[in-house]
Amino acid sequence: MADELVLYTNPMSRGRIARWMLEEIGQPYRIELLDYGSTMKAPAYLAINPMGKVPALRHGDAVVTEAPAICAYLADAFPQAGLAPPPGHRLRAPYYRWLFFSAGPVEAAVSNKALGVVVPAERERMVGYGNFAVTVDTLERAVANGYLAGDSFTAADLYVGAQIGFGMMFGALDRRPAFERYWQRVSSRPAYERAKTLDEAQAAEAKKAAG
Ligand SMILES: N[C@@H](CCC(=O)N[C@@H](CS)C(=O)NCC(=O)O)C(=O)O
Repeated sequence: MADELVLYTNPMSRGRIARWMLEEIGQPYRIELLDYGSTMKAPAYLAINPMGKVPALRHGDAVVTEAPAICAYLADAFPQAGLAPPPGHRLRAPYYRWLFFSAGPVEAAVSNKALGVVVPAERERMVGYGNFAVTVDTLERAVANGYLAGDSFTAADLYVGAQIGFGMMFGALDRRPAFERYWQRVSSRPAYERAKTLDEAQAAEAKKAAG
């Protein structure tokens, strides 16, 4: 089908972010479930994403990988969902700013923290996130006053919210009051609940099938 939306995912992965976004836009989509280490590294999937990682989204003959890029792509491809300021609008500035800040500095700072990697003070200038503390403080200030780009929820809130919610869940981020409030706000959306229910059902099924 020319415009079919297919999400390549695993329910225990960042694919949950992409599924949430698909539920937000409300278009029909199909799931291709991949297993870690087997189908995710098989030639058929490597032809879609040579990284052998999920998520990936196919929309007709277009492929987009990277969870934040999938969110941004879907918001633009389906503007009727109202999940991004229009291209060229001034609100596109904070929208891009926090989406990219979260995908770059926050993701790297949190991963390094989990791995016990500490950037020596004299090398902070060459590392995009500087240090963990300044990155997390900046993130906290960004989400302290509501949505990130204007008065309504956008794909930036979805992606940043997921980083915060999942980060707190896995202990990579402190449960600061501003993070808790923001996560409460974004995760109370019906689309989040639907996506979570679908992913959890698929995870339970996979577990049962594995015995
Ligand atoms: N930068 C990618 C990261 C994707 C990623 O690392 N996915 C993990 C699951 S959360 C994965 O597929 N791991 C499988 C592997 O590396 O073998 C994104 O944001 O989508």
